[in-house]
Amino acid sequence: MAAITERVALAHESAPAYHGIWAWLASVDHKKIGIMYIYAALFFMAFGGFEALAIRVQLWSPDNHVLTAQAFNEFFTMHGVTMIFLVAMPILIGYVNAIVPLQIGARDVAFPRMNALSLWLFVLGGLFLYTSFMMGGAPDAGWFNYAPLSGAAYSGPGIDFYDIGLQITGIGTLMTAVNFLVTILNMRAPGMRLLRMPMFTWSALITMLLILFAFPPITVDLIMQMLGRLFHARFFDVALGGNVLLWQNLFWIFGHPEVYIVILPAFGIVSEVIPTFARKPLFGYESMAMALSVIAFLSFMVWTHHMFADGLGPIVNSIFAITSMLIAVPTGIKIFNWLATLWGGQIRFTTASMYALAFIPLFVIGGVSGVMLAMAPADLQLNDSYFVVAHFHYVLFGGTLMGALAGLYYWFPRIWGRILDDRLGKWNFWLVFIGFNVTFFPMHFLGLDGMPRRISTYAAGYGWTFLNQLSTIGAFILLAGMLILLWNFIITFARKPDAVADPWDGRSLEWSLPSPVPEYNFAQLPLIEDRDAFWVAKQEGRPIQAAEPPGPIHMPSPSLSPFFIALTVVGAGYMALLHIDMGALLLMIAAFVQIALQLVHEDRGYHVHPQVPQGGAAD
Ligand code: HEM
Ligand SMILES: [Cu+2]
Repeated sequence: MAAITERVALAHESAPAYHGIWAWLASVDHKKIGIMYIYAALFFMAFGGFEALAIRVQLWSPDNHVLTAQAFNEFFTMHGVTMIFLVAMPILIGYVNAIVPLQIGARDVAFPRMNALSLWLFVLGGLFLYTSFMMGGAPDAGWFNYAPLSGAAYSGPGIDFYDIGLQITGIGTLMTAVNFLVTILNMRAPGMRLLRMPMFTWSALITMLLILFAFPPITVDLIMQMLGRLFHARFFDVALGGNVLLWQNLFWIFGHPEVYIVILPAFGIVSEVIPTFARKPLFGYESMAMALSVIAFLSFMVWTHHMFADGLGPIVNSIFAITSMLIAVPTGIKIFNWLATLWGGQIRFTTASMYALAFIPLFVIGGVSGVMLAMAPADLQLNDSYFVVAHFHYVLFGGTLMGALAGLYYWFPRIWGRILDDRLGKWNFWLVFIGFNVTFFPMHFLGLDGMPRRISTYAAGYGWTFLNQLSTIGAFILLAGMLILLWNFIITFARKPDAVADPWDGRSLEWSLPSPVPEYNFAQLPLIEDRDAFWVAKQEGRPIQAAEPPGPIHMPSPSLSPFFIALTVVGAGYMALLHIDMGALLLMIAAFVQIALQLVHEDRGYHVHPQVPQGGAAD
C-alpha cells in the first residue's frame, strides 16, 4: 500500500465519470449517501405505515375479519421491524451522514467506500426482508422475535428472513458506527475540541458508541437462531439443554440501548433546532453532553426491565427497576436545559421549531409511562397490554419521529437546496400532532382496562370498542398529515432551488457553506476558535478563519463495488434461506474476494481545484 502522501501525489486530475442512476449507485459522497438513506427510510415508512393502518382497521370493531390472525401477526411484526430498523435508525443515520461532516468541518467521512457499503447493505437488506411476503410469509413472532415461538417448531420461513435480513442490515449499521466514530474523533477541523462540537454531533458520537456495543449481542442471537433453524443447533431448546431465556437476555442487552440509538440523535436535533429558533445558545451545553453519555452508560444496565414478568425474582427485579428509573435523571436534565434555552428567547414558530417544541411534552409523557412500567409490580399488570404500546409510541413517535420531522424541515434547505413550504408544513404538523395523540393516548386506558397487546380481535363485551375506534380515526388523521408532507415534497421539488445558504440564521458550521454545498464541502478547512463558531463570526461581522492555504483537494473516487458487494451478500442470504448451503458459502467467499480486491486495486482518488473567494475565507 502506498503511503498517504504518495497517494495524494498520484491522484488523477478528474473523477471517473458515472451518469444518471449510476452516479448514485457509485457515489461515496456522504451528502448523497445521506440523501439516499433518507429517501429509503421514507420509502420503508410508507410500508410500515400501511401495515399500521391495516392493523387499526382490523381493530376498528369487535370480531372484525379484515385481516386473518396470521396476516395480523405478520403485519404487526413487520410494522415494528420496519419502523425500528428500516425507518427510525436509517433516517437518523441519514442526517448524521448529511450533516455531521459539515458540522465538524470535514470533507467527507473517514471511510467513504465503507459508508456506501453500509448504505447498500441497509437498502438491499430491507428489500430482502420485504420479499418474505412473496416467499412463504413474513416474520410473525413480534419485532423481538422471542424463542421458542421463533423456533422451527412453531414458525415458518418468515423467521429466516428476520434472522438473515437483520444480520445484513446490522453489519451495515456496525460499519456506520466505526466509520463515524473515527470521523468524529479524528477528522474535526483544527481547533474544534470535543466540547466545541455541535450537540447533534455529540449525539451522533454517543449513538455510534451505543451501536458499537449493542449490535454484537443481537448479532450473536441472530447467528444462534439461524444455526438452529438451518442446521438444527439447539441453543434455545430447554429439552436439549438449551436456555430459552438466552434469546431474551441477548435481545434486550441490544434492545434497550437500541431505543436510545433511535432517541439520542433526536435529542441532538432538538438541541440544534431550539437554540436556532430561540436565538440563544444551548443552555447547559456541558451538562447536555454529559447527560447523553450517562444515558448511554445506564442504557446497558436496564435490560431486564423488559423481562420483569419472566420470574427472575425480587432482587433482580428491584435492581433493574432502580437502574431504569435512574435514567429519568439525565433525561430530566436535558428537558430542563431545553426549557431554559427557550426561556426569554425570541422564539420563531416555523414547522421545524414546532416539531421540536412538540417533542418535549410528548417525550415527557413517554418517559413518565416508562417510569411507571419500570416499577416491577406495576409492570406485572401492564406488561403485554396496550399501556406498553402507548408508552413506546410516545417515546418513538412523539420523540424520535417528531425529532426526525423537525430535522427534516430544518435541514431540508441544507440537504436539498430548497425550503419546504411552511404553510403546508404547519398543516402537516397539526394533523400529525393531533392524529398522533388521538391514536395513542386512548391506548393508555385500553391497557389499564386490560386489553392485551398483539390480539387480532376482541369480543364485544369488554367495553374496548369506543377507544379502539377513536384510535383508528386518529390513525387516519395521521395519514392525512403524512400525505401533506408528501405533497410538500412534490411541490417543493417542482420549484427551482432557492439556493439560500443560511435561511434560519444558523449557529453551526453546516450553515456557513454555500448552497448547494460543493462536493468537497470546505474549500479551505475552517479554524475553530469558539463553540457556535459560525454564529460568533456572524456577530462579529467577519468570515470564519481558514486553517490552511488554498490548494488542490484530494477526493475519493466513486465506485460501484460497495453496491455489488452488498448485492452479493444478499444473494448469499437467499441461498441460505433456500438451503443451498454451497451457494451461500460461495457467494460469501465472493463478497470477501471483492472486499480484498479493494485493497489490491488501490483508489488513488482525484484532485479538485476549488474557487476560493477573495480574502481567503473558508466558504
Ligand atoms: C425514563 C425512561 C424509560 C423508562 C424507565 C422505560 C421503561 C420501559 C419498560 C419498563 C418497558 C417494558 C414494559 C413491558 O414490556 O412490560 C419499556 C418498553 C419499551 N420502551 Fe421504554 N422506557 C423509557 C424510555 C424509552 C425510550 C426513550 C424509548 C425509545 C425511544 C423506549 C422504547 C420502548 C419500547 C420500544 C418498549 C417496548 C418493547 C417491546 O416490548 O416491544 N423507552 N420501557
Ligand atoms: Cu428498555
